[in-house]
Amino acid sequence: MKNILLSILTLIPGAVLAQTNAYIPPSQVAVANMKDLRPEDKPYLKSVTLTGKLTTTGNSDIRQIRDLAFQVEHVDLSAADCPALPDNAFHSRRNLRSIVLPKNLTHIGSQAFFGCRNLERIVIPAGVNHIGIGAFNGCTSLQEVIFEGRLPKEIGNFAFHLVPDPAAECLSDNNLPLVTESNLIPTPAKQEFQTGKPFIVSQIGRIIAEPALHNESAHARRILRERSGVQVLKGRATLRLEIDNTIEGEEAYTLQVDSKNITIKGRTPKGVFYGLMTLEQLLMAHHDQVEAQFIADAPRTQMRELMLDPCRTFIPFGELKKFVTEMSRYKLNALHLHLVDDQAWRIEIKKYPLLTGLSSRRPAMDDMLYSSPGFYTQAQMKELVEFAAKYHVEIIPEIEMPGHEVAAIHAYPRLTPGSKQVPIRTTCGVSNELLNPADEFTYEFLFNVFDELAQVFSSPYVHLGGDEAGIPPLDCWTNDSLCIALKQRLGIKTEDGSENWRLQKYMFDRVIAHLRDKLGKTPMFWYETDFKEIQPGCVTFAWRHGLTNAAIDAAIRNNAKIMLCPGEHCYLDYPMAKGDMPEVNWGMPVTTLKASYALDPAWGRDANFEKNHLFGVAGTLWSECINTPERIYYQAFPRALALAEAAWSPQSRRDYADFLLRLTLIQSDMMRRGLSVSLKY
Ligand code: TNX
Repeated sequence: MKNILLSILTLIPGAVLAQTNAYIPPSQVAVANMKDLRPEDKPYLKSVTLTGKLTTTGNSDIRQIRDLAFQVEHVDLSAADCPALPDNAFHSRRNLRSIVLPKNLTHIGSQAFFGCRNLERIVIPAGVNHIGIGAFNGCTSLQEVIFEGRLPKEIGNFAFHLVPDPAAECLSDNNLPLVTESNLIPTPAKQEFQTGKPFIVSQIGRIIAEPALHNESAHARRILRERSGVQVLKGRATLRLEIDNTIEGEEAYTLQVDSKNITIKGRTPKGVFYGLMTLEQLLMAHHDQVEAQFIADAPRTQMRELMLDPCRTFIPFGELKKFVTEMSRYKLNALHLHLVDDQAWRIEIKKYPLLTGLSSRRPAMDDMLYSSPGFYTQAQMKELVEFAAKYHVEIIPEIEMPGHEVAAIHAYPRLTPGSKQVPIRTTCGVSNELLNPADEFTYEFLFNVFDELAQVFSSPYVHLGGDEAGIPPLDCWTNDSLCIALKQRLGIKTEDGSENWRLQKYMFDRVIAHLRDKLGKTPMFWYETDFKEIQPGCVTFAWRHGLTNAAIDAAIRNNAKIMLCPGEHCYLDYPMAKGDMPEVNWGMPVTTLKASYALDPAWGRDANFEKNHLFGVAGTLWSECINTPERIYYQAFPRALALAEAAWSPQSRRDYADFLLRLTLIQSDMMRRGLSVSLKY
């Protein structure tokens, strides 16, 4: 009887509604402005008609359609008053299928429809006189572009570059003019142009490489095909790839070009690979010839990393691979994955299935009230590690402790003092729920997690987080009875209120011992001033604005290494200019391209510091506000290029004005390959 009743109810939707009294958000609306809608309805909209005078800066109507009405497929602005669509207006709205532009429109900003891959048709109103750079770049489904009036006076480069193409322009007869002598980023330690005829690429007949360079030889063939259109090797010239033990430095290489040979030598396959990345950039300038020259190059710092945050916004697996290939072009050698945070746990742990079972779906992020589900399996991460190795990029996993762990605590409440039940965090900021250092369950959990990850990630480094553990820091340990008892047992008693920091040291020491002694890993963590004793040999990350000197002093004092990622230079999640994306954020400062470039990895310290303590440079891409993979590139580039040069090139070879000249070609190349870069510099 119950079954029959149920099936009748499901046949009459109204009846079900009446039964459950559920509110169904509208999928179609017509209003004057976005502010006329309920915030919780915005994520469900499929079709939006706006008829008012539209706002275009800050938390504007346009930004709200883009970032809040995430699923929107149809936008009708025909009755709206909006003379200018701002830059990035509908950036990477993958779901957008149709849009009717405002009648009074005159200006379409740069990258306004970047990557709207489902947009099929666009009618450009008669009054439009400007279409910005890359406005419709990557709109791969765009079949029809109708101009109601005359062609606009200004149409920016790549405005209608629909399909990504690595080589199109390189292979056309009009090579881009070189605006500077060299177009290499990062600029090499030494580059000498020589007299004599250039090497003609189409005449290449052989690639000679020893078996140890099998992978590099495959990259060489790809580069020749993509950059110079060489399909068959049939000429007399030679590309030689050689291992040469006389070259100093694991990542160093030389590149010699004359009319008959290009010879790339490295002490290791990695060095040879970097020589090839340099060759690829040389071929961007002239696809068919390389000027006679000699390059001898080696990095200034050992670790040149970017950090991605798939927690706040999940990053589909395939995107990680793509990002690795992009990093490797600029000789960046480590991708740091921030795998857990308050908002989600994103890595499969076989022993603790509830981590991904309950905590891998971030329900909302600040005003963006839609979920971001997803996690990586261990099999995927192994695949990534192997893939990245072919590009000489190392994958460094990060598991935070004791803070930024709400997602884990949500799944396993015993991890926090009092076994408190906590929901997944849905806003940015700092949480007060921490792991419990006084319960053995916490150590069992962490050791099991790290043991599993050691089977997946071959990198000798593991990042332990350690940042922002509550406001005030570590306070959830103050009144917990287990924590109080442990402090007593350990004899921790201070006058200066540092008891909890000492407890943190106890916790870190135990985890570090496990990582080092059992797993052979070197721990890394984010520097916090009050955490005074860094374990010798560890790597601490200087990230907080204005605290780099303190972090460096602490690293020197404790005989540790230091990674530089100070917010002033390296936080690529911050806007690159005022008003640039992300227009709405938690109050981020601006990090200009010039500021990123100005990073001195030695931070004004002496040669001893550089030799013995400086580990490298990292750029971070926290994803509270980065809601599509395309926007990762927009935030990262071109600032990551500035950091790549800061980390690689000798200080004496660096010059911002020259960097900007070299950037023009590389940036065009990125746009041609369908990537988004910020142009606000
Ligand atoms: C601070 S940087 C954090 C992150 C945020 C970031 C936003 C660091 C070690 N912690 O949790 O995502 O600011 O810029």
